[in-house]
Amino acid sequence: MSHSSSEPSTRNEHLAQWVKEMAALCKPDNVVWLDGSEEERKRLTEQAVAEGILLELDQKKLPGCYYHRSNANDVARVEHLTFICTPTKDEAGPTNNWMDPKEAYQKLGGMFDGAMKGRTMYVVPYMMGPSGSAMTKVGIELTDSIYVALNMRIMTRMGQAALDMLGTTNDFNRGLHSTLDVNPDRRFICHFPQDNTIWSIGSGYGGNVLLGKKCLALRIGSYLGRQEGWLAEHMLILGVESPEGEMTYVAAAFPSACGKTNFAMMIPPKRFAGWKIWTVGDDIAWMRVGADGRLWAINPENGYFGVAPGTSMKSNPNAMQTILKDTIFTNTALTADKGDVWWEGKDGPVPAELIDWKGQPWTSKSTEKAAHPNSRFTAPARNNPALSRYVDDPNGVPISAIIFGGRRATTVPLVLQSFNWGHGIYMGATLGSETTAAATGKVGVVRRDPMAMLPFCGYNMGDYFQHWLRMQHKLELPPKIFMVNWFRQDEAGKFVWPGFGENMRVLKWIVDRARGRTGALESVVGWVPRSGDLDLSGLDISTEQVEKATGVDYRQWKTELESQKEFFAQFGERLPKSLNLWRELLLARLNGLGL
Ligand code: OXD
Ligand code: MN
Repeated sequence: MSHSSSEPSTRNEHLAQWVKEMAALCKPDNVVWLDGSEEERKRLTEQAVAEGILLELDQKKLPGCYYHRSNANDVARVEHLTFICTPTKDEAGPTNNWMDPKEAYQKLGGMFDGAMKGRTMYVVPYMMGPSGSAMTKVGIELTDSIYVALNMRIMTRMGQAALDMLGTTNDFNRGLHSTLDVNPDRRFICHFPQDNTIWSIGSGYGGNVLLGKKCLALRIGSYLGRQEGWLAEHMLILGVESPEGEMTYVAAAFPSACGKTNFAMMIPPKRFAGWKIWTVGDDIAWMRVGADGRLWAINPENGYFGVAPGTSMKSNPNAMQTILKDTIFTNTALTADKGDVWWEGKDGPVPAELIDWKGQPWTSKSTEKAAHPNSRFTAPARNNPALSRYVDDPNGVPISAIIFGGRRATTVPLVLQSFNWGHGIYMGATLGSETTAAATGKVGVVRRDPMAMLPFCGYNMGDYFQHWLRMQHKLELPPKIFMVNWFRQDEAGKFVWPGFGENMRVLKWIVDRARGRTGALESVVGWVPRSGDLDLSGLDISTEQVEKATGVDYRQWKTELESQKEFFAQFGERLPKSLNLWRELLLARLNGLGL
């Protein structure tokens, strides 16, 4: 099999045996174990450049930055090709695609057989979570993609430290990945929660192949979380520091491409001089109940896989700073001199000429987008000027508020606080959002995306809701739960709320509510700020616009609550009764108004 093979840097028999078996199946020419060193990064990068997988950008302007173009048929997560392979279909639930594990191993095993002939198999050991944390999990990804290896190096704590943490135990996630021939007909992302195993084939796109992220940290993670009594969530984590130095941590779930990265790195507007937002994470939170009865969160990741289009000095100055070095750009446009990248919404004038994400010449008169709408940057967290000093803390940070947010043109007001924990879970469970380019499929239709976890829950979502409800019994000091919507529109289709840094005004109210020091008005569907509660000073926005953004339209809510019935029905007996009772109660209260 092997022309050359670096020595396994492990004495772990379970790991050595598994790598041997997978290599026998995939038949690579070489097996290379990665140690995470700087020398290794240089070597792999040089090789990737020599092979045309990465293009070196202008190293004076963007040191350590490279550009990658994926296959045009492979630019987003493929939810229809993503499977949860539990022994029964019921365990995967109605919102997941299911495949029988035996069938999946056989089907994908056939494709993996010889898939790495003529290629190198990289053994990528990584940790999800800070070193030394009881919450941290070890994964090993075997991949034939040097691009994946280099991205995993940014996104996770990768290398020898992971092997050291693993020691001689058998407690690691087994991830196998091959790009095969990047053919959508032979593309599958299969999860085997009972085996702590992921097999991904036929794709080279981030969310499908950086197995630590969506596959381990969310799908397998949520399954492990239920078994072990913690939560794996599609949430950013941020710290709000007041001018007096008071720190409040917030976790927020938004569906893909709804601005989680922007929110996590927000710079407060002038009116909030002295306030500071610190980023703990921008996409994933693992949360457990601490000995003090509070909910504590870690970010299992070590980098950002952010959406490039729309990222600018206006929307996210900290991200613009973060991606100035050591970053891999994927499917953005390239400047004509091939030294820099560009995307729709970037600062400055639109260049007259570019090379588009497919490698074709592009001019400012072109009607096509220059960058793919789901083009990305992969950047190390350490580059973020607003990085929290607690990202590596094994205990994580204590969460005071949880936010659920969607992209909704109507109905959902700027901010709404739940009456209690159960109502908050109901709010999360019925979260709706208009679809974006982060997944293949139609963009702009409202779909229910409970807790923003619809594509990421690794087991029956009815059981997932129950798990959330049960957490209350262990939480002496549960976080307060909120719902937000930055995306409400007026009749002309214009956003009524300015968003971005101005979201600080909403966040401030949330922090004050979580700390029990400001009032609110009880609406039928939740607590809302009283007129004057939101600090709007210095904001150029009409009273009418504010009302449009914050108003609760009971007629729209009636339609909303009615439409949730069908969504709930699919879970049958697995749906916790209290959730549908919340729906019925709110609907009855609305009907009582005689609408
Ligand atoms: C992501 C996503 O890439 O949610 O974070 O799609
Ligand atoms: Mn995400």
